[in-house]
Amino acid sequence: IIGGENSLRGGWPWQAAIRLRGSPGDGRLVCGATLVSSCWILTSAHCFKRYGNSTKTYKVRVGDYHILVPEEYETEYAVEEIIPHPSYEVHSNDYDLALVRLSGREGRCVTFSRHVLPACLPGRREKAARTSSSCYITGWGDTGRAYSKTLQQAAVSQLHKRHCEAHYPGQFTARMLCAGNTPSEPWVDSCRGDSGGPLVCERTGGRWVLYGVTSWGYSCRLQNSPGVYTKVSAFVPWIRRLTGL
Ligand code: 4AZ
Repeated sequence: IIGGENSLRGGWPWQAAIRLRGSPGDGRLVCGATLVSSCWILTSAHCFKRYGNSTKTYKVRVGDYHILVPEEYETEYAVEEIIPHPSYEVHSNDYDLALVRLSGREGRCVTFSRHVLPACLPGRREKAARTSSSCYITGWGDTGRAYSKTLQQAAVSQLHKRHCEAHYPGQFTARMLCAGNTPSEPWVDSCRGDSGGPLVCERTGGRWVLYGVTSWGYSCRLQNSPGVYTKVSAFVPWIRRLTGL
């Protein structure tokens, strides 16, 4: 996250991290992800481009804040299943979404706690309010100098799709959301390592809804170069069909 700040411990209890498992590179951060139920996380399909779709390659950590400090709520899970969206296009990043099932028994994997809780899925046509100031992106990705050791957060605004259509001609599709990098906060953006992580907005009653999954952008440091997020509301039927949520 560029232009963010340290989050509170447990402040984003649905934040998960996909890490490499076994040598070489054991524990290395691959991507962010979001817990949507006890056994399922959502992430970007492009997260599996580099190391492949084998479940053995990865482990998933939840409840984490400082990646090097063992903490009370952090737990790791093996991966049982990786389901990239069947329409995912490597070259265009269209349909950049994947479901990952964690290991567990009888539909119980992650144990929820004060620091580990799922985010809500949006309604099928529910839109993140464009003016809502309570939308955040989070992750351990590049801060502009290095990857972060502590979970970073940054407030972002959803931008009109015209903004991304103008910036990324022919590349911004109906499966994407445009966010961040507002003129008033030109340096706020997601970056390498944040991919797959959440863009959440607070709704009435303290409900935090997952609207976006960090997907792509030209650069994380160019002023007015918006970030592109996978539009979760477009995939709710697919998610519900596969997870039974
Ligand atoms: C990346 O390389 C990446 N600002 C992720 C998000 C954005 C740019 C790059 C969006 O994973």
